[in-house]
Amino acid sequence: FETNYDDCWLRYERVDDDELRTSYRQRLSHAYVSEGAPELGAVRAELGRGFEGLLGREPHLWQHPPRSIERFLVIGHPEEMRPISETIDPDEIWTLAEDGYVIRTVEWEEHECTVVTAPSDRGLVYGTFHLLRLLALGEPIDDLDIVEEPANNSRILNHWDNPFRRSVERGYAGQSIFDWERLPDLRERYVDYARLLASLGINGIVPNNVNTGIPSRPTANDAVAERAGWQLLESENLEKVEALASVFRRYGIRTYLSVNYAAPIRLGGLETADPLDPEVQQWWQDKADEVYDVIPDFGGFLVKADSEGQPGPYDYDRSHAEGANVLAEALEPHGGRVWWRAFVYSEHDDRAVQAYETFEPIDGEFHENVTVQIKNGPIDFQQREPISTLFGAMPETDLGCELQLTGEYTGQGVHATYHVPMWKEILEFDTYADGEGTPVKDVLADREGQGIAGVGIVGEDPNWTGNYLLQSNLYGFGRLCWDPDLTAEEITDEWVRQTFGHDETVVETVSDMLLESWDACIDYHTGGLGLMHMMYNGEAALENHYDPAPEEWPEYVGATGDGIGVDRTSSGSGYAAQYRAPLTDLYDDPETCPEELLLFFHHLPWEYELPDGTTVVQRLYDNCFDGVEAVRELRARWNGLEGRVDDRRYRHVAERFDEHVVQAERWRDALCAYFYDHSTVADENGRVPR
Ligand code: GCW
Repeated sequence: FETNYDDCWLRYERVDDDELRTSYRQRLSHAYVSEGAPELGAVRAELGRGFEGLLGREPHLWQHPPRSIERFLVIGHPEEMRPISETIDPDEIWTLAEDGYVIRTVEWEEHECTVVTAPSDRGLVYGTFHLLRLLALGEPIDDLDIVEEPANNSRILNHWDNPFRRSVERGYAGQSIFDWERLPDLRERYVDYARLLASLGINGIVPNNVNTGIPSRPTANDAVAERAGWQLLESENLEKVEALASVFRRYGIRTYLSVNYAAPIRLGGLETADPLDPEVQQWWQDKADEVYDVIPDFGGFLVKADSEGQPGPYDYDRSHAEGANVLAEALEPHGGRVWWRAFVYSEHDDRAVQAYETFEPIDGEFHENVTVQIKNGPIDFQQREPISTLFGAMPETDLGCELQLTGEYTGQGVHATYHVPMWKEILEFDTYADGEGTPVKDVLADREGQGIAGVGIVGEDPNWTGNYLLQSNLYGFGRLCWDPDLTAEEITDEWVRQTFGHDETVVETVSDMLLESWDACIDYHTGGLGLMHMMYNGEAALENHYDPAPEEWPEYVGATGDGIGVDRTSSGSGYAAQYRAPLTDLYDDPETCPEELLLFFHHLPWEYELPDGTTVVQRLYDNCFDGVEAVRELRARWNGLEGRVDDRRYRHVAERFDEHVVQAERWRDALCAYFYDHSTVADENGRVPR
């Protein structure tokens, strides 16, 4: 029996304002929830749990609208809640996006009803969680009129979890929650994870790593090939996948799988995986048919091909479009989709230019049910990157944006780095794809095959995310996928209140801490002028990418005796030239290039003067020191909450902050020493040893 893990933002603590609680009880204690779909079972269960916590009692569930009761709650499709639904124009519901919903206070005969209605079962789940959130946030519900539709059609989590071995690549919260040895036996934890995701509107999950374990060329990782993700497509494992899918399905979440491009060889015994080979095409079709026999609402395949040793169409001299389309054709009759990653690079002078060079020329060649999934930036989830040029370059292709929840480069679950401000910057960035005013969020939104994918963050740790505060990254990711117009402040306030309650000192302190944490992280990890990728690349997966090692990656940093940074202008590696016109000019000129990306685009003299008269090298020193100061400040603010946050959570986070400070200092010292070694310019304030 597993109850030894945290409820996260679904704590449902008692509403302590008497007036509010009374009003909630009056309106919601009696409920009529229509029956039928499995999702409605999830709705009832959640109402029971939520009201018991928030209001101190489970709702009284009726089989019919209770005529003797003055005020009650109604949840169901319009036709299942007649005659009450006649108070709402049915067209309004049926024209909503499939996952949309309405929450409205209506008068029916002499009753006042709180109605949650939607065109789909999934919408009812989302509407119910929204209602519960209102209560947890202490919002009035006397006169509700909420109409919600998700901006992004697909809102998917990608787990980099290695099946059977239960390790999580770049995971910092313990082993994988998915126990493939025991499946199809289910764990309560799957249900609770599904609840967390559904409360945010996440509608897809890929439970296995994109590294599926059969390298196309021999690599140091060969051992990985043995029991790994590629095996989930084996007939005897599909039953396990279906068991997992059956849990997520109740919460409106479709299950996908990462698949290996060489599956026809490894699983099918064919000689080749050439996408133009008829036998290969047939194999994928048969496999897709089999998968859908077992998992009728299967979402589709996620593929990492020709990337970091994974096999792909390049093994057969075929393009990525040819590679993706064979899978797409197999999934198409079943309504499935291929999510094809654009994360490709190899030996190249500047890796940043490669994804665009590979994918832009084949825009328009992908089947309709292929989505090209692009990491937010051209390198790899660095602390801050410019936007991937592909978002403005593939109008004929469905695009997905891949964000990283787990903190591979932002402190790996030790540092409390909140990613929402970064994601806001990404989603609001104007690509000029369709003239001025085409931010990434609009490029992605409102197109059926598009959406946002996030690299997951949870593991078996009781607090799910390693550092308790990082639950906020899962929360914020889901909320932004649903509505990228929400501000970072709004999302943060929601998370803190649901997680820590309504003590205003706590709400304000934790919110400010989270909102400021990303800036600090950039400063001590990079110096804040657009440098990146200065981490240690150890052998053991767990130590990788955590410690500073700027010397290890000279081509990413561009430090020489006379300057620092990488020339990615139109006359350099050409990355800047891949943007739409005004951006190219902006980045090409060091005078107009935003300071925070200056050294990403330019190699500049150490003593190049910034607009305020400070030199580049001095600014790097200053930012590194400011970053550490900021982390100390975060720690001090957290420590000020002792006694206001329960002891267990207080101490856990406080310990993490002690380590966070130590690590930030190590980064600062390593970077400053490196800058000094190459520049031999002393820190004006004498802080950097000479
Ligand atoms: O840079 C890398 C990460 C790998 C990851 C890869 C990817 C899943 O360090 O761990 O592999 O990105 O996104 O495919």
